[in-house]
Order: sequence, then C-alpha cells, then structure tokens
Amino acid sequence: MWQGQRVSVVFPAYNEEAGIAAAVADFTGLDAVDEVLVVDNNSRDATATRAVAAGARVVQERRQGYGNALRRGLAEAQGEYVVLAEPDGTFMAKDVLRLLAFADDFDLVLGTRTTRELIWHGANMGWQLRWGNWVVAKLLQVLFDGPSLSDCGCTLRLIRRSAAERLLPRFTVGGSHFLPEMVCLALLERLRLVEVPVNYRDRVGQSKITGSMATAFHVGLSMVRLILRYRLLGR
Ligand SMILES: Nc1nc2c(ncn2[C@@H]2O[C@H](COP(=O)(O)OP(=O)(O)OP(=O)(O)O)[C@@H](O)[C@H]2O)c(=O)[nH]1
Ligand SMILES: [Mg+2]
Repeated sequence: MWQGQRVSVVFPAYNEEAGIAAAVADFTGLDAVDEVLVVDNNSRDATATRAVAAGARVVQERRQGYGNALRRGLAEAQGEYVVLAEPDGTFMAKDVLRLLAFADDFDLVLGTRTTRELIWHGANMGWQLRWGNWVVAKLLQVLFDGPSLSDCGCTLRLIRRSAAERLLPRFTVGGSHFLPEMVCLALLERLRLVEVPVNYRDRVGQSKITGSMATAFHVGLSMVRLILRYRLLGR
C-alpha cells in the first residue's frame, strides 16, 4: 500500500528462470508492494514454477511479444498504481519508491536509465545504447511538446489504473517497441507525465532485445517510425 492505494508490480517474462525468483523476492520485499504479477509469455523453462514458488501470481499470455506481455499485465493487475518492471535483475525494487514519490501528482512516472551515476558496472548501457535511447526520447519530447524525456526504453515505470484503462483500448504494438507507444498515447490523451532517474544493473540470464546491437537498432527504428506515425496521423 502507498498512501492507502494498492500497488501492483508487473513482470513480463520470457525464459527468465535464472533471475525470476530473486526479482520476485526483491519486489515483494518492499512494504509498498501488494502484488507481483508475472506475465509468462510462452517460456519453455522453469520461469512460471519458480515465480509461483517465490510468491508471485502468474498469468499466461500466449500472444508472443514484449508489448503483448505488458498489455496483459496492465489489464490484469489489481492495484491502483501499476508498476512495470523486469525480472532480470536490471532494476532494483527500492526504485519503486522514487516512482511512488511522484504518483500523487502524475498519471505516469517513467524511469530513465541514462543517468551516468546510476548505470552500474557491467550494465548493458554502453554509449551507443545510451545515446540511442536519448535521441529517440528527445525526438518524442520535441515532436509532442512533452516533458523532458531522456530514455525511450525503460520498462520501469508507474501508471495509475485510471490512466491505464484509458490507454489499453488504444494500444496497437505487441512487440519490442511498445514503450514509446504508451508515451505517445499518454501525451495525446493529455495525461500528466514525468521522468525520474533509476538504477540500471547488469542482467541475469539471457538477453532478448538489446543484447544484440542489430536487434537494438531495429527496435530503435521501429520506435522512430511509430513516433512519426503518431505525430503525423494521431493514431
Ligand atoms: N524480447 C522479448 N521479451 C519478452 C517477451 N515476452 C516477455 N519478455 C520480457 O520482456 C523483458 C525485456 O526483455 P530483455 O531481454 O530484458 O530486453 P532488454 O531489457 O531490452 O535488454 P537486457 O535486459 O539487456 O537483456 C524481459 O523481462 C523479457 O523476459 C518476448 O516475446 N520477447
Ligand atoms: Mg532487460
């Protein structure tokens, strides 16, 4: 509970058996967190059983994709505040408190992983990824006259349930470039957004998106196309 409101944490999970138990323990260990919901996205390893054993609620999402998993989590989470995160050890539960600190005044509180002092040794945030994330975020900021944005791909973020309900019917992206769609739609819906720095650490288990530079580049291009589409067409 945070100021009388329930808090849910959503983990999209595709073959995350290596880190899932520790991540569930870390986030359930935070007093403010009421529920950890793991959206198992067709994992072929022990992700689901380890998540249940660690105390999470698990739902199965058959439609493959990072965006599909997060959309399912947003629809299923029961809290008034829904925090999106990852079960791979990159995010720290204590940073949920940084998001909650702004939850009273904003509908969406976005984490940013591009603050140099908070990028841990070994984290997958070398200069190319850091600048790539920054450039795409700035494009979104400028084209939508939005608040200051410095990261277009940070899963760690908080959304108020009422805001999630407004966005859910409008989402179109099921793949890895889902996050900027959430921001474009939030700005089109005139929701209140703010970005706060969060810690970013080395990953446990195998990377699926930005571990490969080629994949990261393609995801970045899809993000730019999506942002331009929303700016030009509004949908
Ligand atoms: N890529 C991908 N990720 C999925 C899918 N379904 C769920 N996920 C989860 O989405 C999260 C993001 O994927 P990651 O591989 O961590 O990608 P990333 O955070 O960009 O990069 P690294 O953490 O450095 O590997 C992880 O928790 C995945 O398990 C899917 O179909 N594809
Ligand atoms: Mg990750």
